Amino acid sequence: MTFDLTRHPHRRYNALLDEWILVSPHRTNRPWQGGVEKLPLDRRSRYDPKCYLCPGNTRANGERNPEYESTFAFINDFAAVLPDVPPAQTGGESLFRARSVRGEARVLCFSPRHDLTLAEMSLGEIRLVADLWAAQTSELGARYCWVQVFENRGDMMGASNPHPHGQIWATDRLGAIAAREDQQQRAYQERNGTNLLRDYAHQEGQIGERCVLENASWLVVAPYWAVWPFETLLLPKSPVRCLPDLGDGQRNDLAAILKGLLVKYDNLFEVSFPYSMGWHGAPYDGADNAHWQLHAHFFPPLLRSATVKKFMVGYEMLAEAQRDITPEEAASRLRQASEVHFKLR
Ligand code: H2U
Ligand code: ZN
Repeated sequence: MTFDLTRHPHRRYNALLDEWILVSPHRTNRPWQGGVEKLPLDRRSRYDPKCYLCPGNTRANGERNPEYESTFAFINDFAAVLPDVPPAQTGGESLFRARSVRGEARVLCFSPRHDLTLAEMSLGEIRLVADLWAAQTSELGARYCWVQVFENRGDMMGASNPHPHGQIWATDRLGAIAAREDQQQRAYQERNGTNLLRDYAHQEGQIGERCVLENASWLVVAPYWAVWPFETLLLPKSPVRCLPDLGDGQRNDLAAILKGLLVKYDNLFEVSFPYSMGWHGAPYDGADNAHWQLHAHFFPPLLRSATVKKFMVGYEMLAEAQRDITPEEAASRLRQASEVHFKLR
């Protein structure tokens, strides 16, 4: 019997995080007795008087949003991190260590329209979101070494409101995952003299089977080591360290590839596809950071229908992450999904 990645259980290495994931491709044809129902179309109005993100409305802290016409950023009224925390370390090197953290959290409204999602916005409007991400990152990067741009979309991912929005949290320490990516990219650069994610994008482009979308500046792949069923990684084709470094053409291409990917996601199960996405770029720590390459992760939880999600439980909480459908199969299904949104058909 010869080993076959499409049939035999195996573990794959995540080069970006230095961890392993269990893949069980033989299980994809096991019987399924759960629901596979389609969800009714989510019809929202362009403006919701009760939405705390709509233009002109009052938020939880009593402040009123301006009548914004494109994007709008404000300080999170329930921020998880705060700028005025006294620097402190407690517990030394003991089992009870703590370190103070300083930071800022903001909410980023992508559009004044309550009824849209990024997938349904125009290229020009998505481009303005890219500009907002870049401008916010550079402003916060002047004060904090780590700036995390992200979006939680959909109830399933805990988004508190369907109004198109994301968040940005900046901190004076790298988060644990960011630190591991930093470490892995640095080690790769030292060992090989080349950049981990640029080598990876180049090789995925040549192999092709995990590629989902591509344009002049960007490549979307279902990464070799993906954990979530339809997880993707968005990579620039040329060296880019962080969002503010993106040029005009790269930002327009970003809008196009984002739209393409998000429409495909929505079309997969004909639902506004839930996900958490976010950007990773070089830390603002004053170092040269040539080992860094900007990228975005998309982690969607759905597995086989608009309502059936993957749970990270049992073995995954205790040993390591596991998936059934291979990234190659997921990429193929995403390639086949239409780039015309199902609501427009
Ligand atoms: P999520 O949908 O990803 O939870 O983001 C919405 C954020 O908006 C959330 O972090 C904040 C919440 O703290 N928020 C405000 O800042 N003001 C409000 O009036 C309500 C919610
Ligand atoms: Zn709204």
